[in-house]
Formats: sequence, C-alpha cells, structure tokens
Amino acid sequence: MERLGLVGLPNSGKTSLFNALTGGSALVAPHPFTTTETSLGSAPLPDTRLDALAKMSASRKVVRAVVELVDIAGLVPGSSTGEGLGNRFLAGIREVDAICLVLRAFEDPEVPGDSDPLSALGALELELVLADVGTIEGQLDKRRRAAKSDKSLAAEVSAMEAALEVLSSGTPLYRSELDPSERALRKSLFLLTDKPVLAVVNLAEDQVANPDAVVGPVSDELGGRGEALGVCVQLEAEASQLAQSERAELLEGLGLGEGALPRVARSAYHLLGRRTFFTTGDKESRAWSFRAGDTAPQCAGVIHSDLQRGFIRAEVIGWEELIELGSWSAAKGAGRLRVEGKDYHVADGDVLEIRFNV
Ligand SMILES: Nc1nc2c(ncn2[C@@H]2O[C@H](COP(=O)(O)OP(=O)(O)OP(=O)(O)O)[C@@H](O)[C@H]2O)c(=O)[nH]1
Ligand SMILES: [Mg+2]
Repeated sequence: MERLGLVGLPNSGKTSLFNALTGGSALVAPHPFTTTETSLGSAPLPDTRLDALAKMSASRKVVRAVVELVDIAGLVPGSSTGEGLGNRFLAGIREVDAICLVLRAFEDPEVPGDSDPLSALGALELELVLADVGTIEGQLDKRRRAAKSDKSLAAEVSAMEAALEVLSSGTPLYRSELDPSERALRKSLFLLTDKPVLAVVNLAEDQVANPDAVVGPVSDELGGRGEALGVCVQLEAEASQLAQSERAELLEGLGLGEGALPRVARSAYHLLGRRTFFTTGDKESRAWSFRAGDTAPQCAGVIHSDLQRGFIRAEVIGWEELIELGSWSAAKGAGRLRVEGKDYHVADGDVLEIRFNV
C-alpha cells in the first residue's frame, strides 16, 4: 500500500504528528535527530459516511480504512550531501509515495530550532532539489551514451533533461509544469521531488485561533501544487491520548471542532491516490481502501482474492442514497441497486455487494 513520509527539519514535530495520527508512542524529545530510524505506522481514517452506514445497519463491528505513514529522520541543510543523517533521510524519502512537509511555526525556548515555516519550506525544498540534481547528473551522461545506440531511450533522456532544467532553477518537480505523462520515464530515478506533497504547519497554541496568518503564506508559496494545513501538533497529540468524549470536549472548547488531524489523514489518503468503498451489514460495516481508478473485480480482490477470481457482478449504490432509503433490502425493493460488471470503475463512497462463484 502507498505510504506518506513525514519530512521536516529537526524538532519540527514530525514524530509528535506521527504519534498523534497513529496512536503510537515513538520517542519525542526537544533535541535534534531524536528519530534516527524510520518508523512505520497506520492512521485510522475518520469517516462520517462509515459511521452513518454502521448506524443504519446497527453493525456490531466498524472497521476503518487506514493511511500508512512513515516517520523519517530530520533533514538539515547539507543533508543532500550527507550532513546530519543525510543518507538515511534521503533513503527514507525515496521509499515513500507522497511527502508531508512538517513546517514549524511554534516558538518554544526549550526546543531548539527556527520557527519560520516559510524559511523551513525553502530549506527543505533546496535539499530535496539538490539531491535530485545529483541523481540526474549522476545518470545523464551514461543514458545519453546508451541512447546513441538505442533510439528507444531518447524519450527518457529528454525527460531527464527537462527535469534537470527545472531543478537547476531551484524548483522542485512537484511545482513544475512538466508533462505528468513523462513521470513514468523518470520513475527509475526515484527522484525525491517527483512525488505529490502536502504541508502541515505546526502551530503554537496562540496561533490556532487565527491560523491563516501563518498558514496562508505557505499555501501561497505552494501555489496550488500542495495543500497547506495548520495543526497545533502538541495540543492534538495530547488530545489524542484522551478518551473520545474528553477529547471532543477539549477540542470543541478551543473552537477546533473535530481537530485538524482528521483533515490531515484524509488529505494524505487522497494524495496517495487511495479511495474508499463500503460494505455494510449487521455483523460489520467496513471501509475498504482501493486505488483510484480500480475496477469492480479489483475492488472485490481487496476483500478477498476469491471474490476477484470468481467475480460475477457487483450490486452498487452510493452511500448517501442508501442512507436515504434506510436499508439494503429497501434499496433492493425500490430497484435502486445498480448491477455493474467487470469494467465498472468503482467510485469513492460506493457501497458494494459482490456476487461471485469459485
Ligand atoms: N511548544 C510546542 N512544542 C512542540 C510542538 N510540537 C512538538 N513540540 C516539541 O518539540 C520537540 C520535538 O518534537 P518531535 O516530535 O520529537 O520532533 P521531530 O521533528 O520528530 O524531531 P527529530 O526526530 O529530532 O527530527 C518535542 O519536545 C516536542 O514536545 C508544538 O506544537 N508546540
Ligand atoms: Mg522525530
């Protein structure tokens, strides 16, 4: 399954965010490079659609979809050439499918480090860009020579040259106007800035009431190429340790509604290209995660490989319509279940029942 990597300067709050999202307890400390090994975790995805379906079906069990996260060692200026935990951190980023840039805005004399999220963004992007320039420069001459005898490599070489030009101007590839279809040609290079990004601005408690002042400039800087979300990570991490009702009380009391973590989890999920379909019944209501664009048999395979192998058809209805009708049998009686075959592309929010035969 696709993974989101948390990337940021030391002491930006990456591990705190990781713990808050995953309910984990990885080490958090006010000194740089607390995290030296990457850790993996999964964050359950809050989903009110699933809650509504579970209520409708009076399900005894509710199973949420998850987002896979990776907490990566801190990046410092010079990481691209091996400073700090340079190589470890670069390897960590190469392995993820999308990046969450954690930008510190909180000030705390106890926690060394800068609290200017825009300058952190600049520093992080510069290191990622430099690493990518190094990767392409290390390969380009070899590929050019190979392309002389093998004409089929010409497209790859020109994609590399186009990427190098963008990077050399200091621009990460996720911000560029490059043709996305050329991405496949660059895939074997494992470039760091060729992945989708999201930014989390780690706010101080006194910035939470007016996050736009701090988050807005980051959002403008990313210019629509990445979403920027403001989160008071420490506060939400503390809240995540509490029981559901106390947590709601704390967050509501601060005017934070459900808090910002559910939005981070949902944005990450979408950034990774994951979508959700549901199954519902009195035994269980469940959110299943599939890749955007998957067909009904592929989605059936997420439940069990037998369901894909023996797939006959799917009965399908949108979750909202099903809730309105009140039950699966009511939907069936009203002739509102669609019958879909092997070529159907499942939509986010579909409720499915798979007919199969093995
Ligand atoms: N005041 C304040 N402190 C925070 C906040 N978020 C994190 N911290 C503190 O900042 C310190 C660093 O947090 P970590 O989560 O370990 O940061 P990190 O980015 O994982 O750090 P490294 O692994 O060392 O790169 C800890 O002492 C946290 O308690 C916040 O929103 N406000
Ligand atoms: Mg850490």
